[in-house]
Amino acid sequence: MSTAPARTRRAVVTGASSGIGAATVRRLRVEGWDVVATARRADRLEALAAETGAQAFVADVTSDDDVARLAAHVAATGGVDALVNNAGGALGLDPVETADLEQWRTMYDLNVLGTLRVTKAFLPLLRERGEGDVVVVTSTAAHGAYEGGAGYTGAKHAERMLATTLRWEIVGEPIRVVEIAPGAVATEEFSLVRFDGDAERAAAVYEGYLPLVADDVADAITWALTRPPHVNVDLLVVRPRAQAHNTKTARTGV
Ligand code: 8X3
Repeated sequence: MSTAPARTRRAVVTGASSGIGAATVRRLRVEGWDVVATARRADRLEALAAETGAQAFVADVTSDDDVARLAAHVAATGGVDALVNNAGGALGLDPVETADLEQWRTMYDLNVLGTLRVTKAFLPLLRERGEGDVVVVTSTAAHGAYEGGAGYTGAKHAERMLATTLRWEIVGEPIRVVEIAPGAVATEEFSLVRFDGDAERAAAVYEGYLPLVADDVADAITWALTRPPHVNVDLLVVRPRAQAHNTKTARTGV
């Protein structure tokens, strides 16, 4: 009896130019996936593509036109089995009373509306495939509150609700909706961007304990994507061992 060879699966990863996104591209390529890596920064994407053999596609998830171009490109070049919504980020750590409305607007645009825009564009393509996955990389900030965090935790809670509600809405279809919620991950940019380039303040976030690295989260994403198709990992919270909550970290020195 001959069996047809398994088709190579293809993923689209947003926010792929650094951190968790880039690590996910690397992991999936190692596991034999075809990957379309997308982000705004062409130079970084090109370097990642040259390193991994992924395809680079420059797009901004906050742009309707860019996301439409991305979806059309993916449709025309082989379709997609898994969408990894990773693009996102935090800006500032200001109390509500002094919060910067522009920063909040940007966080909502990127984390919430960006994920919504890309997910809407790709659901029809995943359906065409017969089976597919939508991964949403939220954060432990989607599952709790902390002082100064309302802009980011609010955006991440909304992103989580998008994932949870979508799972309810399309149950019965062969599409899995997976939420991965990382705690503290020391990437080159997350805290640097949050603190507007203040390297000392960014480094202090990860001092005195072993934080996660981007590949730890990429590993979790890849694991969820490679479960048998009837298994849906609804939610995977991944924290450093030393972190019990966003505001409770054992900084005992390492
Ligand atoms: C990153 C985790 O603690 O900075 O998404 O909100 S935290």
